[in-house]
Amino acid sequence: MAETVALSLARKPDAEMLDEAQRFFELMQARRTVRDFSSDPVDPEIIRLAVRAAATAPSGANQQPWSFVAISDPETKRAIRLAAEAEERAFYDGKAGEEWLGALAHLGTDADKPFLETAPWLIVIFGQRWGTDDEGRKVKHYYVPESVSIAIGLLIASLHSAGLATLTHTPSPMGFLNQICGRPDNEKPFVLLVVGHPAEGARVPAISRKDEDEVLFWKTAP
Ligand code: IYR
Repeated sequence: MAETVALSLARKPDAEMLDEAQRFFELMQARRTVRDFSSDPVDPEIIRLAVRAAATAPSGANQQPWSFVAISDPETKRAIRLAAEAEERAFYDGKAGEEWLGALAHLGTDADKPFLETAPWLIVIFGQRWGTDDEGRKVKHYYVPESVSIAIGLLIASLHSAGLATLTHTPSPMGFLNQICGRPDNEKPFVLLVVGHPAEGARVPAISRKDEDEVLFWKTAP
């Protein structure tokens, strides 16, 4: 039998639950992906707490198959920018293909990624494709993309709730991040999260979210 401990989760009155759900929805509804960052510094303690929140995510077999690299060093940010822009230039110059570029057109993105240097923090989230046991033997990891993606969601929610802007940036391929971040080969970069305050007067694309009835389907008793 698995060893257990008592669950600590206080039951809330129904009205309070509804209130909390409403408040959280409104908080998340206000989140926007930002591409225009201020260089104003952000307290590393906020980054630390957000990563700790992310690392509470549920994971396959509780293997917690993630590593987070938090970068504020200007030289490292510059190296990441140069490598990312090289990939992005190849992407926008043809690798992406017309269909993909067409799908992106309304976002107004291009190969220039100044925010990789301007923003005070970059957080690279790595997923560990496998682990190692005490004897150095390979340990299979389960549901790595699912687990890491949930952790990234929590990370973004935490940073947003602290009042910061984020951008999920995924230059492709991202292998250069292992070398720059000094992470081993069993780790795969999932997302390069850009974090900071938005630039003064920052603007975002005029896009909207799908309506509730396009994303939520009920199956309740008649
Ligand atoms: N990685 C490129 C292209 C890009 C792709 C998707 I899918 C996006 O939602 C946004 C951008 C870039 O960052 O410009």
